[in-house]
Amino acid sequence: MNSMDRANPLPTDLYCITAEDYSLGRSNIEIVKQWIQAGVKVIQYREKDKDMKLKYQECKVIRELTKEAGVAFIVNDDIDLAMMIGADGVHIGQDDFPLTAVRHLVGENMIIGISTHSPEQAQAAVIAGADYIGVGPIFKTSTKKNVCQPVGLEYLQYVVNNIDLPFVAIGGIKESNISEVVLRGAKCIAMVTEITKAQDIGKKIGDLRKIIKNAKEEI
Ligand code: TZP
Ligand code: MG
Repeated sequence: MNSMDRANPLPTDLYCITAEDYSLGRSNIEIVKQWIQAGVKVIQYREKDKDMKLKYQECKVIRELTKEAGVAFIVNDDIDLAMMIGADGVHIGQDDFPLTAVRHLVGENMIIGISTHSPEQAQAAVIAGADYIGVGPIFKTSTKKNVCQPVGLEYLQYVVNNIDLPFVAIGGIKESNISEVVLRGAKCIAMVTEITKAQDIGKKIGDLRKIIKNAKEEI
């Protein structure tokens, strides 16, 4: 195990996901450096349209940066890439290979997270042995192509009450609505554009963390 513990794959409040197209002209590497400097503990590499060689090169650099900083590094979609660069985890979707087959391939040490959008998918993730689930999209988002309709706070509430797995809430979460998500019981929040589009990433992360902390204290 590198920096991430399979038993505790989401030991933090913020889960940051790359999106170079929405990063105000800054590279993924630059953004990741700023996240690390701001104290982010879980980073996912997600790039849908880059070619594999470029993804490999970027992930190699990000792996080095995250390892040095003790930050968990998760690769979206590409199981082979995750294995090649020694990522801590891989994140798959409902249309990817079955989780049990992925586990067979990656071995016992790698974290596997899976996106879920319904109670049935959450239950199936538990049975298949997911280390954590993504819960969303909570709100409307245009960051993800072909995304399903928002599942709203209702599905989040279901997961909080019924699913005994770490989870990360995702989709359309902003500084303006994050407290609603935390007040419903989400401990770890994933955001793409709210953070990548921030001019001052350090300040944005600090502000988000304060809101999360305050909301947690209200519960
Ligand atoms: N999975 C579900 S919604 C989403 C992903 C990757 C995109 C979330 O992006 P944003 O910008 O935080 O709404
Ligand atoms: Mg996917």
